Amino acid sequence: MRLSLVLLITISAVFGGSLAVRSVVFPSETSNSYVEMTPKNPLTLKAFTLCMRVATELSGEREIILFAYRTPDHDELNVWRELNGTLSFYLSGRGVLFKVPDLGSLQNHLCFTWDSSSGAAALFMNGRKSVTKIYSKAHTIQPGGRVLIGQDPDSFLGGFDAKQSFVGEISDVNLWDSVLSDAEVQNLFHQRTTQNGNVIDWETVDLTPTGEVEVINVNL
Ligand SMILES: [Ca+2]
Repeated sequence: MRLSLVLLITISAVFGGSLAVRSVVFPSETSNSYVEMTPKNPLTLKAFTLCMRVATELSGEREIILFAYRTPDHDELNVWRELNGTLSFYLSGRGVLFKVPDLGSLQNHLCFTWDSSSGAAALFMNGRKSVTKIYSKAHTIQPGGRVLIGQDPDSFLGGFDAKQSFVGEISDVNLWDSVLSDAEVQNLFHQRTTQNGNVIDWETVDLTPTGEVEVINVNL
């Protein structure tokens, strides 16, 4: 066997296992299935970048919750696909909306960014940046809540509505307490970096599934 082939086989054997990542599958619409994530740092945020990979066959006039961070009194950071396909996020109050191509059964890489000092809010879809909106200037996201994917809690971990639930596959959920550069977001989309969130790190975050949901391993 040629040396190069031996090397290739060795490299595959050594690194093959380390490229497995977790992915969360919600097979059907329910009002009781979710995954709770336990962030490594409190969500006291004056800026953020929140990224994820999403595939769903839900379409048409259907709200879809993509990420929910709620304290006892407020939805602090909730990300939605709205009834008309618009993507949005809400910081304890009205939301900011982005007209982008609809989600679908082929995976999309999404990153939402916001900075309280300017109020600049944007969405990246597969590395391409949306128009920048000005939203919730001087606001601070508050700590002490819980992070869910799969359901929108209308009360502190209750009040779920099947018609807002997530159905499909979601992975690579990372949250930073800063706005990443355009180039960093593009590197995340292309998987040219192993950079993970400093508030939620998808590689290490505790995932606690409840109900009809599977946490699977995917080889990249
Ligand atoms: Ca709701």
